[in-house]
Amino acid sequence: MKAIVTGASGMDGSFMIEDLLARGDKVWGIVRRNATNNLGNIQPWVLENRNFMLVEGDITDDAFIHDLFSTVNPDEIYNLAAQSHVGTSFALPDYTLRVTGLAAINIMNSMKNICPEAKLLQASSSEMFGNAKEKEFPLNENTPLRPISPYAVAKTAAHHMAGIMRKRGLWVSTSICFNHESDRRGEKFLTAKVINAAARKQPVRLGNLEAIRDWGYAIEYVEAMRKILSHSEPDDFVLATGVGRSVKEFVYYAYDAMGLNPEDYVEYNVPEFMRPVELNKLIGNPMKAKRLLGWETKITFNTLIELMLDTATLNFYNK
Ligand code: NAP
Ligand code: G4F
Repeated sequence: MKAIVTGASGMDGSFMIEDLLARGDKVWGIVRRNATNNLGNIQPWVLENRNFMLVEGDITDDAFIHDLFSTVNPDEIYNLAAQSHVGTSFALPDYTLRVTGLAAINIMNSMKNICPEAKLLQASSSEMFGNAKEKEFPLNENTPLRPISPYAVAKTAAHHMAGIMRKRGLWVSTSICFNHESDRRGEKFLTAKVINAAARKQPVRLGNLEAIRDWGYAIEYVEAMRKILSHSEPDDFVLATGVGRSVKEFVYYAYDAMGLNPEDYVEYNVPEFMRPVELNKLIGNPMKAKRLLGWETKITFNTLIELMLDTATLNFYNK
């Protein structure tokens, strides 16, 4: 099998590449040109694997995508690249729409024109649901999409286009992922920011503590994305734990686990970290993935925080 993974330096992309190489695939990982040669989460052993091809490119560049698809003629494409930070998307709406929305749509069109037999996984997001009605929880594949951030608008456009392409006979699936985290999470996201501060026994400045998220472990979500492309037909799948916890619970559990009183360390409602529009609650219903893919999460909220704390503590004290 020949697979292309966009967003190779990101959290999910790096895990995906490792999984695909373990399966024996030939993998093309796309990274953006970077003046400092920063390959993000791509592990050194991956770079040495003869089945791994590191390709410099940008998903907003149609000529690049066209040449790549023509040269590789992939069996599978995992579109995991995105401007993925919701808060940042309010400051960079145009850029976010181009990378997270339009580029994904162009990737689907290029697949249609160049390699129509390939299968494509589009990383959709629970952020697309916006502030759902109370009676709609837990959110599933049929819950209406009411995006309230530029990031969500971009993801929703790409998600709808995935559905259109499927109707046109292409093998395009989506993973509607709820929040998933790991020690490879970018440090601007809530979990990594809090974990890094707690592990160093340092204070942290945050925005809104009241929002509820459904947090899972990234490695399990990447496993599900692969299962989605191995399923008998293309479809949309919610990937979630089904359990919602507040930002405050996450923060307090992390500081408590380090033997620290969170009240002494956490400043909140800091304007800089408040969203112009907040998505108050996200809890997913992963039953379809369980029924059709045999997938369910095992790592709980507490274990996730402990895993992240262990690695952050080790990294900090080994420096
Ligand atoms: P991430 O760590 O932010 O990784 C995003 C990747 O996209 C990075 O490798 C980034 O490269 C790359 N990228 C950004 N703009 C690009 C461009 N113009 N051309 C090529 N590459 C570009 O995201 P993640 O957490 O792994 O998430 C993977 C996907 O799932 C994303 O599409 C995200 O929106 C979606 N998703 C994630 C979650 C979650 O909780 N993690 C939930 C729902 C959906 P640089 O390293 O150069 O920045
Ligand atoms: O970690 P976050 O930035 O994740 P958010 O906004 O839920 O988005 C993540 O999950 C989405 C799926 O639901 C993905 F599509 C998206 O790509 C990304 O991976 O924020 C989590 C919550 C928010 O309610 C935010 O307002 O934490 C709150 N928060 C409070 N203080 C903060 C902070 N978030 C960040 N990043 N930084 C803070 O200081």
